[in-house]
Amino acid sequence: MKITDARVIVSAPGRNYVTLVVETDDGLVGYGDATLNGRELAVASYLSDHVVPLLIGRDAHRIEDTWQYLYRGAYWRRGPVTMTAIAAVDVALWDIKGKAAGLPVYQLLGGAARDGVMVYGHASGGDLDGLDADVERHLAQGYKAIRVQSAIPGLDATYGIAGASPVYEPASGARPQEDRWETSAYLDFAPRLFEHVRDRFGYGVHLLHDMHHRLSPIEAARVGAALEPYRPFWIEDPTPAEDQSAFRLIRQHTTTPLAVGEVFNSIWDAQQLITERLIDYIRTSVSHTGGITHLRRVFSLAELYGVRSGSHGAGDLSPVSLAAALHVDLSIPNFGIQEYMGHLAAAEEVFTVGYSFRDGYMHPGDLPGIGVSFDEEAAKRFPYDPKYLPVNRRLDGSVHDW
Ligand code: GCO
Ligand code: MG
Repeated sequence: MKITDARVIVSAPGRNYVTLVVETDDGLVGYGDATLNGRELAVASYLSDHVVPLLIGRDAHRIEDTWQYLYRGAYWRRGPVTMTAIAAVDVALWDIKGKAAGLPVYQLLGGAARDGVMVYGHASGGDLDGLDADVERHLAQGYKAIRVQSAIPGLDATYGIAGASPVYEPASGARPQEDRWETSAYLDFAPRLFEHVRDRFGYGVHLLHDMHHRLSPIEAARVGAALEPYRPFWIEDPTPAEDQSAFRLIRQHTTTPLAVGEVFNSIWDAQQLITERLIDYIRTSVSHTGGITHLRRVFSLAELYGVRSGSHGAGDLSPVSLAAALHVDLSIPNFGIQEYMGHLAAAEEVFTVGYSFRDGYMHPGDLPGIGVSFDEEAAKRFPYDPKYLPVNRRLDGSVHDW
């Protein structure tokens, strides 16, 4: 089965998505997500200019060979742009293989290892009362796990707060918005937030929390220890994790579970964290970590060391990515949890999905392939709309991790 055509569509149904469409001489069409928030056109060009011409004429069934060809064969390897481009090709080829076999992709990955995939939703508020209302909304929808974030008193803007939008979206403006941050305002507030939510809702729901790479190792150790009585499911990205050995220090001070990996692109980014058991959940995503082929390799390494999966699933990963993640989640032995933020209504005009949510669990559905279709004509109604993630500065003006 030969690849006859491939093309990249950049559209903004609610937010920007980069979608790869691959066609074969058997008349099958596969879809991949190549969205990299704030750097969409770099991946689109990498694909259109450098990858698509190499795909034409290749055997669509040879997924592993194509992966190796694009990774090792390019000499220049790793990095978010390259690995997102490879991921889009990989997912499109798994989609095609599933359609050729007449099976959902999870069946090709070994079949269902569980009945459903536990997901966590995002609750947030401009203050703790606002957060309560959002936690209640999630509980009413059946969520068993909820991420809790609140605006931090003393700071003008805080990551992770949805505001009026039904889906949290940090990207805005044709130039990056500048946020202000001071860790001292956060350190005492995080335990207060957890105490408040546990007092109000008890211990029958899993609570998660994202620190978004903002603390130093010793600050993260202190907050992790202070949160222990409130039993968080995890704290996410406490420190910028390119410094993997920093997690040794955090680990020495707290038993609060640690989750890391949404900005990772390969197994090498997580090697030390996994093999030294410095984290509990690895959060790499299918679309930023080289697709299903490479993500499964990351999770298999993690399985050896008792580390579970917890894939990134923010709204800037398209429905194609979320579906691909659900197929992996359903089939691996060491699944932990899946992030699920959902997508804005406009995305439903472009993507038709086969996955479903019920009582806090998701299922990828049983359509052949990934189970998401993409309407190219509808996508044309939503032209690319340049938007950037914020840049973060401390109160003294120096640049801080966002
Ligand atoms: C999460 C994330 C996101 C990121 C976003 C960046 O845990 O879901 O931290 O909300 O900020 O994906 O593009
Ligand atoms: Mg995060």
